[in-house]
Amino acid sequence: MRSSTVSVLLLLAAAVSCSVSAAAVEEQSFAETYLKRFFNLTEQSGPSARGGVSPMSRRLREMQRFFGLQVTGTLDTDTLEVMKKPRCGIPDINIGQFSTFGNNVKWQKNPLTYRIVNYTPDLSQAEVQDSIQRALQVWASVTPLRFTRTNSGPADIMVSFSRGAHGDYYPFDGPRGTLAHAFSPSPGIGGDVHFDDDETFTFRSSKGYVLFMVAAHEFGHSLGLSHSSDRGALMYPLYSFGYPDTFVLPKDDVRGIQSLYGRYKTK
Ligand SMILES: [Ca+2]
Ligand SMILES: [Zn+2]
Ligand SMILES: [Zn+2]
Repeated sequence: MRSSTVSVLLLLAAAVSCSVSAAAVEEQSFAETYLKRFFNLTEQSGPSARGGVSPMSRRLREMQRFFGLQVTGTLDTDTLEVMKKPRCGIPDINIGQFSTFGNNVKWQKNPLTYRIVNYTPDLSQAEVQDSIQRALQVWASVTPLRFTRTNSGPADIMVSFSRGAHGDYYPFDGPRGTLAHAFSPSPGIGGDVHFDDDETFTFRSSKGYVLFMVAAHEFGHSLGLSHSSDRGALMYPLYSFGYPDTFVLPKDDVRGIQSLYGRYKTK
């Protein structure tokens, strides 16, 4: 009798320690997926052949540096917390202030056309149009760039809402995680913005993601900006709340976009 109680307890203990390590394995693989997607982790995880730092740990350090975390090279709580925040789907390449996809990756034409291909059920169509128009205006207000809306045929910037796999190589991931992504200037898919319609978008409330804020960030990519590690910048990769009617483009982003297109000129 006594010995059977002991073995039950031992079994329980084994089950508990097993589930703890299962969670750790899950976190490890979540982190690996994150680093592959956003920090160009291509090599397999695990210790490297020639000893020293594993590829995973090297990318972790890069990620920690980008987000201003303590650079430990290990998957600590602070790092996991940042990885779980809702964000843009474009990788974080450069560490520093604003950065671009390259001086020549920009539009050589002006005005640019845009088209709202479909709508999210979360907002009225008028609110979607307003959010998109204001988000483009953020960039137009500090550069010579102008945007014209079209309702049919191809446009330079095609805006659409979709879920899961949607015809490019970057399937969406359901609620949270990636909110949207965009393509840098080029013909065809270049400039286009896709929103993950598994998210709840909103016009100006804190319940859901403000469509204007997500769109303004994505249009930065459409125009040639990549991510900034400046926490206050619009081009910082994590979502932050803002009102469509009072938003002011931060200095880092102004410098970024003007490095490509110059300043707004009054005639
Ligand atoms: Ca998502
Ligand atoms: Zn982004
Ligand atoms: Zn897409």
